[in-house]
Amino acid sequence: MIVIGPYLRMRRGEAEAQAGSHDLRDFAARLEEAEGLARAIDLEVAEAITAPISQIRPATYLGKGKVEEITGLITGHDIELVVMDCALSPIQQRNLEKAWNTKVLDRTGLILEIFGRRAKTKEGALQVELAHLNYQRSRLVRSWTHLERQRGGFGFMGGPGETQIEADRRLIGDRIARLENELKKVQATRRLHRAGRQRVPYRVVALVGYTNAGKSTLFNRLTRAEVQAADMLFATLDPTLRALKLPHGGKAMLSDTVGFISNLPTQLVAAFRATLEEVLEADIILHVRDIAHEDAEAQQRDVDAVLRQLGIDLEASGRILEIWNKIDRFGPEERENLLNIAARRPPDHPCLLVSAATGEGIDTLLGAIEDRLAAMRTTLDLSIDASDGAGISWLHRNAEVLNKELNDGRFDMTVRVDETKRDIVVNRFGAVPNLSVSV
Ligand SMILES: Nc1nc2c(ncn2[C@@H]2O[C@H](COP(=O)(O)OP(=O)(O)OP(=O)(O)O)[C@@H](O)[C@H]2O)c(=O)[nH]1
Ligand SMILES: [Mg+2]
Repeated sequence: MIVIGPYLRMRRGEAEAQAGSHDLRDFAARLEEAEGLARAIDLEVAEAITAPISQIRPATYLGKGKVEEITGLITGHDIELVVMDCALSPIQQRNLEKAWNTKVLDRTGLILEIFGRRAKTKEGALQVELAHLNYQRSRLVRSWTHLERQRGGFGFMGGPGETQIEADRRLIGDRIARLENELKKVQATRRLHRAGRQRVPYRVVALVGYTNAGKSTLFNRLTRAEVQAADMLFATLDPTLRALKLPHGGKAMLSDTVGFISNLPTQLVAAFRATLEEVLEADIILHVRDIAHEDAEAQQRDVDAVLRQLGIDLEASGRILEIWNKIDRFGPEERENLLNIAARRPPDHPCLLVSAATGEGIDTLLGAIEDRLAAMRTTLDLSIDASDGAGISWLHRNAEVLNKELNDGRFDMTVRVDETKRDIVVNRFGAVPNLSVSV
């Protein structure tokens, strides 16, 4: 197969207007990432070329000359698949397939393909299929409205009989409804498990980051687990959860998640919302960055964009901790430089330098997680009548009970609660801050 990077050349001025978008990346780096995506599903890349274009052609995306040039590349070689690293309209895809006599896949199609192969759990597989169908449906709908407009009709007025596209759309719609139902059942079961876990008020720390940033390597390093870590895009798809031991005996749950990528199809972000629940509810989000990657900045913007799409407030003080991973790749001078940059960060947006591979910086990271979790919770003393069953059970459900002693028909308790629940405990039980217990 061959990979083609049909990237838009930008004129002066446009580049600035587009600052922050994917398109500012180096063409070579973008092509390399696309190759990585193809290799992630064991496709053999015979050739990868960039095809800079100055405008997108509605019929074939590429200009006529480029299409012919690539025909030349294909004939004589045994090429069955061409990956176009862009978003193709169904018409462009069909025209290119005809011109080249091969199958043509665009970036979204390729990513969906990878996710389809990686999904191991039932939930993962259902989500990917759902995303796939939504992708197909959106394309059908688009071309369908286009046809309707040409005929001058309106979909909702009935129109001239049922077209093939309408029939297809209904079939897809039925399948989507069935999948959504099945998915709901699977998710309900998982929520039950979660609720069970939440009775023990563990704090959750979630790893997020660009694909291949080193999340799974860090996960293994922190929990001594052995989840797959590989130099491969989207090695992790299904979320994994393990206990994380903190330096002073405390515990939290650490969750490893699917990596993000630039131009992640929106259908997939939506589909994985449920899988990313752990992230949404995490007390701390560790944003793992491959700081040695040439596109580290662009990757950060992409990850932030996905987090925002998931509804996470990036400004929320202290919730997100940036992890600058792979510092082992730097020489002493560059490290010094990085350390200086890190030292100048505002306290509510800190970053920590680590190497998940060598273990450097891991103790500091664990300490930082522990401090942060402690700061987010507060320890209170209170006294409650031993006959107040409802009050006692509320406390057990909503707080960590650190100590409980029966004195003269009353329980003296030391509890730890989230800052958000502090006022309730103070008002309802007359609790006062405990000054002796730390962490
Ligand atoms: N040099 C170096 N390589 C690292 C480090 N951390 C991870 N890697 C390598 O980076 C590659 C990707 O690591 P993973 O842990 O699989 O990355 P990930 O973020 O889980 O990737 P996905 O699951 O695909 O999103 C592997 O080849 C790791 O060995 C590090 O600190 N230093
Ligand atoms: Mg991983």
